[in-house]
Amino acid sequence: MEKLIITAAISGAEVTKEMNPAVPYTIEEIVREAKSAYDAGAAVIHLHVRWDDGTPTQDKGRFKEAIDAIKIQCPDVIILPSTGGAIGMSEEERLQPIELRPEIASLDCGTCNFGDSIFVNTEQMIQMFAKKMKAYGVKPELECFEKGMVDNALKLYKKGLVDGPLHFNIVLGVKGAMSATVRDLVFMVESLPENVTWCATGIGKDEFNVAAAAIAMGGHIRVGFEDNLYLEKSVLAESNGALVEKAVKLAGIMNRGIAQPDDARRILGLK
Ligand code: KMH
Ligand code: ZN
Repeated sequence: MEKLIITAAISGAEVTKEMNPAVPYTIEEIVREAKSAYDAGAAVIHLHVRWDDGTPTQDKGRFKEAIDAIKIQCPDVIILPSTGGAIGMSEEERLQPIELRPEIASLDCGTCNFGDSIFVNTEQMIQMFAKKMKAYGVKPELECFEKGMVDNALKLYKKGLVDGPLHFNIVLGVKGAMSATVRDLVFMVESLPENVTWCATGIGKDEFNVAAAAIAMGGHIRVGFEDNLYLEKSVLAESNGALVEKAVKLAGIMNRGIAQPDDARRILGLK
């Protein structure tokens, strides 16, 4: 089996310091969390940024500041900015980090309920996002919260709007979308074509159940504050590094080696 790529979703857009005081807002805090995850074994940092007061933003300048600062501490880490941003942001705002030409960025492949909100990604938007990523040479991580989104992603491929090898992130357990069960993970993975790579993300208390199933199935995993704030029941994680450390332990028990950033570049087909 390939080495395991661990992505750390260190910041997110919806979690706050009230929920866990270690959630990063400032550039300094973002670097602290990225470094803790990288030192623990994360090859990829999935990045959202905030203003210092915690307000989510997709501002290009703020992303550049965060990426440059992370690169000083974690020179070879892969940074995967969000184009999902926060609920309600415009398409133009969400797309700004693409202009920084990151190696890879998220591309959300459909609309779904998101708690009491709606995360809007119409077909026209998805195509527009894919075209912009292609124009800037950015590999999309195809984020799928349910099966229809896999079909949408494959349509993009058929239309030539995304190039192979495809890489998916199967996100399970968002309130209102597909559940974080092994049955649903297996269904999603069986819906993917041959010769793709995939990562699995479990939201909330299911983060490590989904991770364990994905490790066993040969996929890759995502952990981090965006998805889950707890190390175990009622115990807040003190850093993203603590969550990555737990994932590394799990992989060790399951005899799966950990990918360094350059292993991850090879596995994902990044130049
Ligand atoms: N913040 C969520 C509404 C992504 O990064 O592409 C969407 C999200 C997905 O986090
Ligand atoms: Zn995200």
